[in-house]
Amino acid sequence: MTLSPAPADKFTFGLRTVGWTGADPFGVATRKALDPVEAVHRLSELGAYGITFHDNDLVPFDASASERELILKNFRAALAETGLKVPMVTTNLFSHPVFKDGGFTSNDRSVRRFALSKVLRNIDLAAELGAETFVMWGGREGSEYDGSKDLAAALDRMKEGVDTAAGYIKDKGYNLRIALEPKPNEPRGDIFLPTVGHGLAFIAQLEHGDIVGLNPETGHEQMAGLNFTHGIAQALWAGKLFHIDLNGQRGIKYDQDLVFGHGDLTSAFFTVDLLENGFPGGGPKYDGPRHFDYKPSRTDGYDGVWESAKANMAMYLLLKERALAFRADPEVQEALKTSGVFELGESTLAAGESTADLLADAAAFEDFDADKAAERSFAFVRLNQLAIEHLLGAH
Ligand SMILES: [Mn+2]
Repeated sequence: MTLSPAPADKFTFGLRTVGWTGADPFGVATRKALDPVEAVHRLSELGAYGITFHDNDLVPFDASASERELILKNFRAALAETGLKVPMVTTNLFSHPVFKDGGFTSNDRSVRRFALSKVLRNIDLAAELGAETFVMWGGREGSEYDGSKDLAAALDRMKEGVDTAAGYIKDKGYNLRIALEPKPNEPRGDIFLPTVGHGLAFIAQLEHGDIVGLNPETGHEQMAGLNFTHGIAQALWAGKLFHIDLNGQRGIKYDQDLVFGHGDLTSAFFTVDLLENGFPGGGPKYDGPRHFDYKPSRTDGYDGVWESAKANMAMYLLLKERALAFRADPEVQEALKTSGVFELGESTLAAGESTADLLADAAAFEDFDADKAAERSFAFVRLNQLAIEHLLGAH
């Protein structure tokens, strides 16, 4: 297997990732701005499949119509020249001070109308560039103080915003799906729809939920102490894993946006195992872009920016190689069997069996020896040790 990335690997990067200049709440930029045209060429040379962007990563918030046209013309030309795709587009509803209390859920109705108009205009651009996924990250949709929001009204307005955008996509006949990106906090003290689970429950309440799914991010789940692989598994199981943001995070702290695999490496291994191998018993698989949403460390110059872009893809390919070897190992297959992993795929009730049948089955209850069954060792440690040994290349 080659570790050189190719477009067939479907690796994509946000313009905001390689283009991040290093400005943070405590310091100014440490790198000069990156020309989007250069980003397209460099990512293409590195073997990426696509580039994604927030509207204002490409076109400044206050650009005139003619400036916008020129920027888009140059960007389109770079895409045409390199063959790089734009599989996903998203909207910046968080940088400008007008969005300080949110876009879809600002207490100010005029701001909500501006935000919705900005999103609809950006949907047109996304469709025009051939994007299939329209991500919505509501970083400013939230609060610092519980008394500052009518929380039911906020959820109503969030629903109104997402449903209006989804309805617009359908009316226009665009080949686009919306993917909500959960995050627990930062920049708001508490963000609405903080986790994959909250997102799934919200989608179930939508009128146009059929074209609304999720864009889970590694670090966003992990900064809440949650298991990212479990999160994307539930999204897959619900048919809602529309897109994915891969990066690295070490524990419950601020959003680190490290290179994929540079945070919780074991978790990254099982994430790739799920994405590449699927569930042990089959079931839905993810086939969309492997999108990296990370930040090149502000300690590094542009050498480090391109090294980190390469590092994300190399980490993924290494983990893919290890995950494929893990599943292909007969010893692992035997260990999975011993641990009962395949047994979980069998339904608990037999086909056509009723609750009355179950209650009448003495083997299930009266004659069931709970103490004997409790003696079973599931041997999960051996299975996990095999996984870690494969991760370390010991097999
Ligand atoms: Mn992040």
